[in-house]
Amino acid sequence: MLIKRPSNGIDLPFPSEITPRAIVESRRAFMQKVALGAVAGTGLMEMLSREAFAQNAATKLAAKSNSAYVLADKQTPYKDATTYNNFYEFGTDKESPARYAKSLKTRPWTVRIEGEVNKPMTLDIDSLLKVATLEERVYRLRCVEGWSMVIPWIGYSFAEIIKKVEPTSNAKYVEFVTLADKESMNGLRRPVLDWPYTEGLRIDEANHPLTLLTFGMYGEVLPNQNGAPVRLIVPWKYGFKSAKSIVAIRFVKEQPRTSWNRAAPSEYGFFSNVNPQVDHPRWSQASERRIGEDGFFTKKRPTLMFNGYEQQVASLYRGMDLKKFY
Ligand SMILES: Nc1nc2c(c(=O)[nH]1)N[C@H]1C(S)=C(S)[C@@H](COP(=O)(O)O)O[C@H]1N2
Ligand SMILES: [Mo]
Repeated sequence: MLIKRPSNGIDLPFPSEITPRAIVESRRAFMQKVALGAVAGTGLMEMLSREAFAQNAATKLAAKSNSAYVLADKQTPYKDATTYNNFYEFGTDKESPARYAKSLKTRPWTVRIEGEVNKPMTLDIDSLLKVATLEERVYRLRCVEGWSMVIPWIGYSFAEIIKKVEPTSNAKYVEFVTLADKESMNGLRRPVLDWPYTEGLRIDEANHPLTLLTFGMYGEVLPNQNGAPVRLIVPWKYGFKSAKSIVAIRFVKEQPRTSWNRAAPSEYGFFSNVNPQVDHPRWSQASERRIGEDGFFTKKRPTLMFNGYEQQVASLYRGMDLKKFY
């Protein structure tokens, strides 16, 4: 995306680089156990891998695959999907979110749903998880930078939330507001974007069954770097519309400003539908590289209209000039 590095950019020490005391102490206790040979018959390597597992174990998230939304493309390896990320609140390098997002506290977590609705509500993450049945859907995510991934996401259609809160007739758009916490997000120290990161959809886009309120991926809860504990996935739009770590959802009358539109209005429009015929001022959008599969010298893949979801979503934009409304 647009990266403006401060000319005097200094790398600040981030709190997440300091190992929490609890971990240091559990490590010390573990090494004592190893020294004492406390776990009889267990090899050192096995003990080490068990400990590594105990510290990194992701929480499983059960969901039934919805075959109507399973893309046939090969899935992106978990390793790539969780180490090559855009999450500017944790830095602008692709590797930074995986390194620094450990500091994000995803519980307790609440999401306020407010604005033009008959039933405004604040839901904690566990209640939000129970609003509808969780489904697994394999979607392609296409970043405006020219790469894509294929990921088995877990969530339910955002339409379920719309049904629950009953928007009034004034609700024409939905704004998504994400966390901006200076304590845990080292990236906020740089004015790369106008924090908090916000995004928006027209109400019919938000209500489209493809729009997924997402809690997990690859059978587990979302890793922090992928937007835990709850994010949006809007698969026919460029990746930046899929806001991570959402704290508020506002139903509004007017088209909301968005962080990327504020930062560079001529480069990032409100709609940002994937469109191989409308280039970004600095990049062609006609083709893409699949992360984890395509090397630097591999011929790029053609990008598909609406990222391959044309049949499902083209009707939302009938009669609109997509060059003008980019
Ligand atoms: N809060 C927040 N959400 C965000 C971003 C961000 O910087 N902050 N980056 C966006 C961009 S540009 C992309 S391509 C996707 C990347 O999602 P992934 O890392 O899970 O692949 O998240 C989007 N959501
Ligand atoms: Mo992106």
